Amino acid sequence: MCMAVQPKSLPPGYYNAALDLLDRNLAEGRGERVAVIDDRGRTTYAALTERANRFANALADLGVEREQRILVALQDSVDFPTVFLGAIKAGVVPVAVNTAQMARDYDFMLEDSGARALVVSQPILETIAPEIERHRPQLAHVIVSGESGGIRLEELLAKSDPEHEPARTVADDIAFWLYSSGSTGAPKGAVHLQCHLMETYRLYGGPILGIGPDDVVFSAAKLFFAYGLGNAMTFPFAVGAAAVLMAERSTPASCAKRLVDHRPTMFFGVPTLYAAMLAGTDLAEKERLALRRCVSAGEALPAELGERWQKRTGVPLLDGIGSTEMLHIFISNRPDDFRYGSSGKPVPGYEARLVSETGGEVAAGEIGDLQVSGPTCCIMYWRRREKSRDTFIGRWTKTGDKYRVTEDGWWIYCGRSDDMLKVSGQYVSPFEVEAALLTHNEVLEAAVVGHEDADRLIKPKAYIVLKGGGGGSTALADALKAHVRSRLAPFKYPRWIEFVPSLPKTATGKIQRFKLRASQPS
Ligand code: 3UK
Repeated sequence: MCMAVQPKSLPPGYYNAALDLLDRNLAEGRGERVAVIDDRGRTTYAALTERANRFANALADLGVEREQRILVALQDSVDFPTVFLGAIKAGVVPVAVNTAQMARDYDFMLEDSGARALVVSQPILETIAPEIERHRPQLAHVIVSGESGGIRLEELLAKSDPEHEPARTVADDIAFWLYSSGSTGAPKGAVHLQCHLMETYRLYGGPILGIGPDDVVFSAAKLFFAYGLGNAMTFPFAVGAAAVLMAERSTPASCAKRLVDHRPTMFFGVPTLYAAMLAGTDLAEKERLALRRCVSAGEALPAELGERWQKRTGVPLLDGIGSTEMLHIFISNRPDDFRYGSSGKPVPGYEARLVSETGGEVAAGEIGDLQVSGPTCCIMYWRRREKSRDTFIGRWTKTGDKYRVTEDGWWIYCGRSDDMLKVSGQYVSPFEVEAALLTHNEVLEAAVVGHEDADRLIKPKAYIVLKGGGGGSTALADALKAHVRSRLAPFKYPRWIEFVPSLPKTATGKIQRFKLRASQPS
């Protein structure tokens, strides 16, 4: 006998995002439609809602209470929305974190969030395991998605009740956090509210992308990124569409395979991936693809890359800029109105403005610091009052990006205002790479800046002063690259090493990275 789980709702005045993304699909007759296609198979909205309910009940059974945090270090599979939305249903706050991090990053996030539970994919547990004990007793439970480890997620779900009474949360209650990387290395917890997820659909996913119930989405950007969370959870679940989820790393081969195996209609990637797919041989001919929308975000899309993708696939590549703080894209190109080399125009519902160094508005056509305003902005950085006050100015949020606007209203990206780099769509702090280089016993000083590769995409380049003075060999350069790769997430290593006799510095001894950037041939 099949006992379908009952869709729940809350009395007027209350709001819980998980009801909007799960139960509403049941109430509106989409319970038997496929919500998720992952490496293990397909899950309908009815089955996913039941799993989320079971997880919500399991949290209560474990004594995890409303407003407490759980750290979610999950690879993409049906377990991600199960845990993320199950927690939100219970009013527990999921903190989704990058699964390609080093042990000390998880250590920081466990400490900073004060998580009561950790939900982790088995392959990630190995990295986190040495950090766990020092967070007890605050960290009370370790739940593992996989075959072994702490408490098994699947067992926990099996023994928990499938019906759940949602927490009586309101639209302005804290719902989830995402971490954003800072230039000094310490990540900042961006605190988001219950209403923010659906607002990104209402403003961007619906009107700009035009997602509908028959779409199949595939996001190379993982669910733990704000970009991936919108692409592969919020937008499809808002309309009862299907999301293809893949645990393995997004490579040209793994992504190209999903494009033919599951024939997604919408594909979301970062410029580095689009460039690699065009350069390689994995991407199928356009006749074998079902794509109708392709989106690029995370870093600027070089114009010729967008043009080449459209020529190859027949589908425009829509560049848009978003941030963890704003949750999703707020300046974007549109399917019927786009220009390569531009991020597009402000998404209706958001406002953007350019501010000069002195705080005033810039003259027409001039470059300024981008500020944005809109209903999806996080309310603060957790435990970072000074940084919050610097970034969130009334209803405006500083993005840290330089932009200019053309006479006919197109917004053109002009680089970051700080020293941070965006590499493959992810933040890289030059300080962090320099610190890793300095742990090598032949390195005296190091400075890291962004440098364009053959596709005009930014990758880290290191300038090195050796202890022995003088130049270094190619073998030493390779050894330094390997040294960084063994210490940091792999995308952060310097692709080029230049040995120099000294680094340009200010009177107070600060490295002048802008001088190194300017010294490069463009
Ligand atoms: C840069 C871009 C030029 C820019 C994100 C889509 O990337 C996302 O969030 P993050 O917090 O980084 C934000 C910063 O990344 N950036 C993002 N997109 C573009 N620069 N052109 C672009 N199209 O410096 C921005 O301040 O990691 C992207 C949706 C949600 C997101 N969180």
